[in-house]
Amino acid sequence: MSTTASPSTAPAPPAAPTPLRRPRLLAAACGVVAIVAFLAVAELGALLLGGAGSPLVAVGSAVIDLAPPAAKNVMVGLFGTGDKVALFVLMAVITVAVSAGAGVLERARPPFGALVFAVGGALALFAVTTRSGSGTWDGAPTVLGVAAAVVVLRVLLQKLRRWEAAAAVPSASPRPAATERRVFLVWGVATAAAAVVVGGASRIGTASLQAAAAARRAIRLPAAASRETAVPAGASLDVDGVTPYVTPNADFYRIDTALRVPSIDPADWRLRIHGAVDREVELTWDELLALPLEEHMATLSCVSNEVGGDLIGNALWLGYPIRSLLARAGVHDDADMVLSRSIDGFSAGTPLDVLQDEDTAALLAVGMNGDPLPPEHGFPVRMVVPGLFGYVSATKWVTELEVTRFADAQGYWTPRGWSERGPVKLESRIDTPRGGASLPAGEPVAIAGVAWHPHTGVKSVQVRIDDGAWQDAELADSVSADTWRQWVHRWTPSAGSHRIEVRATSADGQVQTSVQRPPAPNGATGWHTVQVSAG
Ligand SMILES: Nc1nc2c(c(=O)[nH]1)N[C@H]1C(S)=C(S)[C@@H](COP(=O)(O)O)O[C@H]1N2
Ligand SMILES: [Mo]
Repeated sequence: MSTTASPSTAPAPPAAPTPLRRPRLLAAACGVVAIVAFLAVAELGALLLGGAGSPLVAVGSAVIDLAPPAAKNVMVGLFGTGDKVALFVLMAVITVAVSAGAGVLERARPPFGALVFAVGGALALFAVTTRSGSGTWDGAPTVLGVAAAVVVLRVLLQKLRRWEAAAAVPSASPRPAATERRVFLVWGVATAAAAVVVGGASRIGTASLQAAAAARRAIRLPAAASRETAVPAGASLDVDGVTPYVTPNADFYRIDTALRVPSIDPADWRLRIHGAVDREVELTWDELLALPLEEHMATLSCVSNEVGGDLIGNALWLGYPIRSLLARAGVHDDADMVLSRSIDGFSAGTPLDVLQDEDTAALLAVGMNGDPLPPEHGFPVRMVVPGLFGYVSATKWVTELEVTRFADAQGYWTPRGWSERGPVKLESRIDTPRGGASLPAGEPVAIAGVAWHPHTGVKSVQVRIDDGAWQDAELADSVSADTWRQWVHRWTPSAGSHRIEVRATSADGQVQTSVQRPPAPNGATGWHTVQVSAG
């Protein structure tokens, strides 16, 4: 490199070449910013995936698993119980050094620096996707992170090169070196700052998510002080393809507006009951668990469920009657609604008389089928009200009950085109055979499904084939009117195409309507119909 001294007599020469003194150091810094961007994007992705897929965690674990025993012994010998911290620091130092090197390499021989990140990313991806229990999307944060790192590296180095060029041959550059320098520094510092903030916040978020998950695992729910009779053996028909009477938690439908499942440490959970009450009540998790809890089975369904749809499930809920809490608060006479609010901003307006009814097991629930509520089903506490659609009653992650009036307040979905009140409608569904099934002609087949009218109960179910006569199906038992009932009708198809329809009659004599209505504004109606062929 050659430097041309500028004549000292000239007044402030504008374009004197003053080559960068430490271009390689700056390129190394670009590499470091790129790795920070990688971590930030990957950690944000992991947070959005609910705490899964963090390359930081996966690579750390992989290194611990792969390290030969001798290395482990050296680490433990050197650092004692601080061996994990020491390992982490060592990994961080190596990662930063390699990234800095990649920056220098990318400046000298593009795209080899970027390639270093790609290779490192591939190794991290391998660590992430081969972890036990890794899911389909767990690799996504790493892939996005590598993309971010490569973009950041290339963009910053492009700015650095412009600065270098402007400094070396000022006459060939459209902008003065000082401007290029500022552009480079602003980009570098801004990117680094954004990455540190996003990455740090994401890591903290993931850590709190995992703390809540750990708290959930540690919970031992108390036994119910009162429980209804055990599930009768006759509640489950022995028919292939029929929906199980009790829906396993893992198969239970999930509907909510939450982009990310809220994570609440039960130790931090509070329920506040306020509004039109004599005295505000505040309840902690420990206080709730110390109350005599009830166990009650109830079928929960979504107003958005289409005829024949699967946004419905039946579970055993453990919780405390909301009516008892309302009594404790002393509800004012002019109130007619309870607006329950969730930590995520969702709210539901539930008729006060339903919540106060002695015969309705409206619960502040903590347990689902014997386990603490799964996070996506409202951990630590949710509401369940037999007979009402979820959107007006089943607030998950509930933190607040405001006693108010329908005239004064609205639940989340009401201004969005759904009815103020949402009792569940009488419905029935054919689970088997599936629409479009081809059956062997002349061989008996079980037509079976479920029927529900929670809190009213189902009295009978009928099946009709090809506009024939309605025939009574065999009904399974149920724990109570609050749950669905399985049904089965045995039939031997003749060759050809057939239409199967189902309708239920509720315990109060109402026959399920054939009128087809869409889910909005207060629940779909119509008979579920499937078309099959036999040959
Ligand atoms: N916090 C919160 N609670 C909520 C919702 C929601 O969006 N946010 N959706 C409701 C609706 S529309 C239904 S149908 C039920 C579904 O409960 P599940 O996901 O446990 O099946 O939750 C209700 N509780
Ligand atoms: Mo819903």
